[in-house]
Amino acid sequence: MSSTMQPPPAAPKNTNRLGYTVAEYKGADSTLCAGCGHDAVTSQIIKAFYEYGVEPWRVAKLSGIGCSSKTPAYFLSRSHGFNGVHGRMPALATGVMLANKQLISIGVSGDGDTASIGMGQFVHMLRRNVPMIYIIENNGVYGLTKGQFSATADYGSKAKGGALNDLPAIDVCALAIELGCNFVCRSFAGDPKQMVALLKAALGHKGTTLFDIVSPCVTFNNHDGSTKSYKYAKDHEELLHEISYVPFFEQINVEYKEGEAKDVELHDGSHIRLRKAGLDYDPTNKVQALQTLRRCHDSGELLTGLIYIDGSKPDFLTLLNTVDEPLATLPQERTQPSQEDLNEIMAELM
Ligand SMILES: Cc1ncc(C[n+]2csc(CCOP(=O)(O)OP(=O)(O)O)c2C)c(N)n1
Ligand code: SF4
Ligand SMILES: [Mg+2]
Repeated sequence: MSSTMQPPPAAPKNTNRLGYTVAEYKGADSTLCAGCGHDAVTSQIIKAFYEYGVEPWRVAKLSGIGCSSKTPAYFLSRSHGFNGVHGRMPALATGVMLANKQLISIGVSGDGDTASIGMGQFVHMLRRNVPMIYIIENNGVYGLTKGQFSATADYGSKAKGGALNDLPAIDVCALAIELGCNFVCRSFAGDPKQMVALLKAALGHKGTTLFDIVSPCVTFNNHDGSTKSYKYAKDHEELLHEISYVPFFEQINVEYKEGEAKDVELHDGSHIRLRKAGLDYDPTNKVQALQTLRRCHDSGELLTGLIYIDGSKPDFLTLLNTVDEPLATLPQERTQPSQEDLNEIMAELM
């Protein structure tokens, strides 16, 4: 008999590397308006988690309130889920990850949920670098409450009834970079390929991923004069690069000429490959990222792609040096100080 090692059996056809079918990554049927950008995002989340090979039971899905915050019901029905109060998802995510760092958190929020009522929580989650994928389905309006302008609506954009927005927009990507978020990207609900590549890269990242996705509200904000409509986003997209993703379980062959593409290694050993698409852009350069965002904003362009990455910044759990095991599984001896330790503390306080 030969002593040569046999390769592991191949996963059955139409399954991912864990042997799961795509059906195991789906959720309930959507109740959103037909054509809503949020449903396009849902489809790409399902595809990315399936293709990457994430165990559904390791995922925590989190959200606040809004049409966008309903999204987690429509994917990964075998995962943990918590639909919280309006704008309070960052606190939930922080608690979830502190309690069990073995989970993968994905939060879906809206521009209202994040940049209005949730702003206070959002900025502190970014500062802390809580490990999670934070998606903003950004349509420039409060869709659920019938289309009022949100804080990300561009100055001068027009509401369905004709009113002009006379307040400046908050750019959530620029804000995230400023506050130390170390993976910041933007895409558009009409660009599935880019969305999937960025989502898979986010799965390999350790820290907060801020993923701003322009996701048109077809009922209240998809007309001429809106800067968050399908047509506007298609006509004004400024693509930073063609992005492709090589997972950690595939062999890496870097085949590009110097100056044509950039390869970025992620924490899990996977790679993202950025091929130049017009702009000479380095996503590890913070100043260039902020300048490019500003320039595109001022010229009415929608900048998409991997805008900023910094692999050196520690995430919140690493900073706190938390234990690897979920807190709920720790025996009492490891969570309660001994009588001697308590006596010592009491003596110090006397
Ligand atoms: C504490 C609280 N304040 C206000 C509301 C009303 N409200 C529900 S959803 C929403 C805004 C939703 O907008 P966004 O987050 O952009 O989600 P979208 O519906 O556009 O996807 C508001 C103001 C609420 N539910 N709770
Ligand atoms: S109201 Fe707008 S955001 Fe809400 S489901 Fe309908 S299209 Fe989507
Ligand atoms: Mg909205």
